[in-house]
Amino acid sequence: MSRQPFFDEHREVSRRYFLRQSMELGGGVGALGLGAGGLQAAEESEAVAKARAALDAQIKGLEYLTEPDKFVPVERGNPLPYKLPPEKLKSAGMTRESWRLEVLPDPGSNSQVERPLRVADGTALTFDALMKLAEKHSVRFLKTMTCNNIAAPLGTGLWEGVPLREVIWMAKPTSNVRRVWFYGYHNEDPKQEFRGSLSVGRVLEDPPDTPPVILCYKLNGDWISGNRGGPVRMVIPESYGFKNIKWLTKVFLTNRFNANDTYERGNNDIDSWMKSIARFISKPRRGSAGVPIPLTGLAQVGINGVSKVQAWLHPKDKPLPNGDPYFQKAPWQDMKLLPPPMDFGGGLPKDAIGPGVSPPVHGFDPKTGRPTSWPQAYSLVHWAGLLPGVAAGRYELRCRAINNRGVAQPLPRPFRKSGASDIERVSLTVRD
Ligand SMILES: Nc1nc2c(c(=O)[nH]1)N[C@H]1C(S)=C(S)[C@@H](COP(=O)(O)O)O[C@H]1N2
Ligand SMILES: [Mo]
Repeated sequence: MSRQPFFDEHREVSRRYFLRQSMELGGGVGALGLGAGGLQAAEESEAVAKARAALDAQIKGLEYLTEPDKFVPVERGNPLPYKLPPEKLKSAGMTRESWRLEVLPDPGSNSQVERPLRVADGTALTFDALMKLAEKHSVRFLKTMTCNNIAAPLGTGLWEGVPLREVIWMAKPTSNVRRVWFYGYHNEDPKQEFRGSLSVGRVLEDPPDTPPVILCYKLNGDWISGNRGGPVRMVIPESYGFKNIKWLTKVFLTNRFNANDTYERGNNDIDSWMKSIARFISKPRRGSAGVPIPLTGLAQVGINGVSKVQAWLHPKDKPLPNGDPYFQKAPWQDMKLLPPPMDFGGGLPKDAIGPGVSPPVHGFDPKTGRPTSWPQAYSLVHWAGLLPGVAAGRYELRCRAINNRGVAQPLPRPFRKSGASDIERVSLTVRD
């Protein structure tokens, strides 16, 4: 296990972190021996100082959480449920006052459910009833929303909700339930329906160190908006986006063994857990010979964590290594993983995470209000570093994540339809 310890000394994250890193990298840059044709000592230190200042500025600009309306949306519907006119929004149950959740036995199987929650007989779950459950059972956790078919994560949130199992137990299932199928509102049009599913086992019990599957009603401290799937959305910590059904209205308890996810039609691996991948935030296109190259990025932390992020600069005119499709033997250089921020950003009120807050945040110490380990699975970690300067020329720059088992991206699951994990590549021109 090589989870990063939590660095409590990083109170002023970017400043303190940067100073420490500059000191470490100072030796590395000096040891490069730029030699004849390289920069003179005075110029060199000026150029290096500039590169460090640029990196410092980039690190200061990093924001951990995404503003709710700045997530990249992946949505279907004509019209989109949250764009319905006010009256229709109400009758569709797409406001907190009118929202109803049904929990029903699948009529196509023999599931035994003693007290189904139905709209027709007035027993469906209301938002008020959900808030009653919230008083006792609510949880919060960090999660990065990520689509298995899109290269970079869509956004990272602090999601709040009631474990789905609390509502399932209200319906009193007794036997013959193997799977939970769930549905979002899509204009009463079967062709537009968007569905997800999980084994009942996953819903009733959480894997080690993993938060529950929730009926989510808040994002970054505020009611979840229509464009993020409100009034209530499913949030599944370890899953790709397509199971995180927005505009949730119906839960089916079924004895059918099969999945029923809309995404199965698109050739997707619908059982995939989140993968660990690194992406650039700053994408340097130009550099100066001999001057270090500042880099920042993020890593999506999958089921096996992230122990390291690395970068690799390769001259364009040099052939890529033979028989090494994932560049396992390339001369990768370690970047630094940044510690948890003091201010998470994303519109989260300042006191939303801290000592004694309620509901508790998964993976945070309730006494200190700080993460107990870092990075945390299913969320993200920022990284940064200075690559030593190189000679003029055209280069390809790559980054990759290494998980807690020492396996480097795109492995151990390189197939695209279980989640994008290709190594990102950026072109860079270095001039004299
Ligand atoms: N009802 C409904 N839920 C949905 C979708 C949808 O089209 N309709 N798209 C899914 C997919 S494929 C992804 S990747 C995520 C995207 O979440 P976001 O729009 O909040 O970024 O929502 C999921 N939930
Ligand atoms: Mo998606």
